[in-house]
Amino acid sequence: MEDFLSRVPQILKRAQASAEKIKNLADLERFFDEFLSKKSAVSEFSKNLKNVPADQKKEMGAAVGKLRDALLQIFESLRDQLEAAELTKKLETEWIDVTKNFPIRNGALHPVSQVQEQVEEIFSSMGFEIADGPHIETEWHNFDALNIPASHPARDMQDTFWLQRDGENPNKNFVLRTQTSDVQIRKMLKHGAPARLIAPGRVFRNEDVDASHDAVFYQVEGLLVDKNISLAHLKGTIETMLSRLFEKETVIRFRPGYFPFVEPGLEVDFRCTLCSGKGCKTCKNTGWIEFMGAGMVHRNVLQNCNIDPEVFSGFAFGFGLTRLAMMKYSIGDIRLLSSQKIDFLSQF
Ligand code: FA5
Repeated sequence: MEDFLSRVPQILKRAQASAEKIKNLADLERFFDEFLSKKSAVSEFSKNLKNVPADQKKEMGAAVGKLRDALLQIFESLRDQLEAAELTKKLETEWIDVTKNFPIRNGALHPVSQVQEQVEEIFSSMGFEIADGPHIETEWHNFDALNIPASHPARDMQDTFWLQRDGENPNKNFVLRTQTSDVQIRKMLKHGAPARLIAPGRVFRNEDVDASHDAVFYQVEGLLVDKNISLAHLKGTIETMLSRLFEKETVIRFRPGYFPFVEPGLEVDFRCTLCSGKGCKTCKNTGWIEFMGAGMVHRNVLQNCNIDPEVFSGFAFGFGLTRLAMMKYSIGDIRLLSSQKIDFLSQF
């Protein structure tokens, strides 16, 4: 007993001296082995407490406990310091630059969106409103209101994805719209005349896909209804739009065409911007590029939208925005535009 009590200060002193030399967790482990493990002097004394005479047990027990507490305190404070230091070192040396191996690729607008934005800007500057309509459309808006009743052979001009077709009522049958012309109807029904709008948007046709035909593509519909509107206004509007889009003077020509919702109906071509009409591969040596359908809004369509054809007249047109983007950027295959291939898209 005497012996142990006299050794306590020595043990503590040795532990403090040893603690001062500790540089890392391995040193600390050795410290633990020496002073706090089962083999340590403190543990030995604890084990021998049972042999100490009863009157000395309390004093002895308190001394062993105090020594263990002091040693534990040294150990724990060193452990906390060392662990914090090791963590700091790890954070400083073992970090990863997650951006290092992944060069940032800037996103960009799809070429069709780019052309759409340009077309919208040009028409806006001419006072046209940009309108929108639903992709899921009633049979009535997509066909009947546009002067294409169910029995009309023109229904076959556009292969249709039918969503619901189980009755006679064209307001209860639904299609994926085959053309953006439905937006004319919605706008005229809602706001009447005058009207001046373009409606860019996605359309759907149940057709075989090839280099120039897709089943999902973009069109731009145009409509201008007012008093005393003639085909001359249509010509001026489209030539202005194309000249600004291609940044060179562009002329158009009309050919007779048939669309039930316009009378007269026209096919519109523009003079090839690549060869200026001399003839090249793009225009198949004709000097002209087929561009769109157009015409004067049929009186039946105006009447379907509660507009008096004796007071108002108007022109309408519809062109393929996807095909226009192909022309503008010389893209030979329409399928590339929906391919989502980054290598292709990043060229624009
Ligand atoms: C129409 O869709 C009429 N609604 C256009 C119109 C509007 C005429 C107003 C008169 C007045 P058409 O089916 O021709 O017409 O399509 C118009 C344009 O869409 C075409 O000139 C062409 O550029 C584009 N287009 C047609 N089918 C496809 C297709 N499968 N893939 C890509 N573009 C297409």
